[in-house]
Amino acid sequence: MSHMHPDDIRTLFSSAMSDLYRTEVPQYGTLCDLVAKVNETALSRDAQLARRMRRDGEIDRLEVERHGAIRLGTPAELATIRRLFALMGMKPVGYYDLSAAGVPVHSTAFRPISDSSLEHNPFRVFTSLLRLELIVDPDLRQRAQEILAKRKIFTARCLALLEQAEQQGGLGSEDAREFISELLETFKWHREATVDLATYRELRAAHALVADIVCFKGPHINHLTPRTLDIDLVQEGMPALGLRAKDVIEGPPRRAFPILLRQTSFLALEESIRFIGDGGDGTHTARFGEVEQRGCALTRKGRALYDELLAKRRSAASGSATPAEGVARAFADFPDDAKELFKQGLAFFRFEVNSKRVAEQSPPAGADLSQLVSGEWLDLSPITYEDFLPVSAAGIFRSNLGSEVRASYDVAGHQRDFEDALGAPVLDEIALYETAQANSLSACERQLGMVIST
Ligand code: OOG
Ligand code: NI
Repeated sequence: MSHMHPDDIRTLFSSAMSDLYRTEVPQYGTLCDLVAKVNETALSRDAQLARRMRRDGEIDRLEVERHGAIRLGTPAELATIRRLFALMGMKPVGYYDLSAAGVPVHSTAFRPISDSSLEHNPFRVFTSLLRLELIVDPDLRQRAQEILAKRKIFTARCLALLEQAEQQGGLGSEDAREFISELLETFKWHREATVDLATYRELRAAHALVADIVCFKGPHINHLTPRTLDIDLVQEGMPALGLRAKDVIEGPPRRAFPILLRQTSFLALEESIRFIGDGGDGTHTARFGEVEQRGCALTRKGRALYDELLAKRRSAASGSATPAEGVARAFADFPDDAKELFKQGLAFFRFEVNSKRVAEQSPPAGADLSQLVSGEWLDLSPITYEDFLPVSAAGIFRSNLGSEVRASYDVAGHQRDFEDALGAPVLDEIALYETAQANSLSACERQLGMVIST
């Protein structure tokens, strides 16, 4: 029996999750409809963008492109999630320490890593693990641990199919469908808490996120994010549709040449919850909606400059009328066109042979990469940023946890602890972009029949 390709299982998963969230949170459907309209507008307004996206196979993926987020309670849950997501070609990429932003978790993003898998369907899941050690009160910490130790977040059938897939090297199409429907159970919303109201309140007082992770039967999907080509238009369009958008768009300002990631969200719903015991009716906010615009991936040097300018944003903001102006002012020093970003080694690009130029005049023998680019024998196409930004993530977490904001925890991140829990190292996202860029250069070398030195 032949196995279903992991890319196809991932597509089943992402569309099943999207259908689930549409029924659970109707506002998500409203947002997706708005994003589809805005994307149409953006493509019809910018013929060059439309052409590039069609050529790079990005148009098709745009319609289905989503990311989701889940928050796990124990190392064992994280290790099993890694094995489950591996069946769909999703690997842990990057380490995000949120403790500096006052959020008691650390995280990774499970996502496909090869060019062809990303093109097929780039579904990603931002996955956080609770850091129990950040609960200060030892008694409360102990109780949280005991509550989490008792829960089973995966169905027995889901785990059986996982074992089977690992032994046989994959799943046939019928089993794959059953696997997705079993896996969906893990991410569904449950109105019934696993604790009484008093316990919920104590955990909530420690941190709203602790309550969200510890008090429920499983790691409900807390948002699903479509990708837009114009996030400012989406932000403007939200209020008229009854979506309460957060005030500021996270990430870099609007630019001619988009970089990294800009994100905004609408506020979490207040949901009624049934707690254990008498008088157990209450509410909890967890689930929200988010939208993002993705731009070009940055090199380590580019990312360092981004982080530096972001840190300067506050001082720049002091003389500005709005936070958006503050960000725009801070980023005035960041080059805003492809050639300059390439020249300064700030961003990652895919190289493409400009056949027309080559037909007119062959490139000089021995020309290096920068000569070929400046002479326009090679065109630059941005490599899309496929990951997340910790400062933005912290802003998204915060805007959706209610009004309580706490200061940073006094502890650094612990990537080793995270990887021990995961049962594997996380991949370095920069190395993945370097590989994508190098692969495109090799393709150009083959096409031009020459070695290109860098
Ligand atoms: C995850 C927040 C981070 C993003 O897009 O940066 C995130 C969460 O709230 O669990 O999804
Ligand atoms: Ni998100």
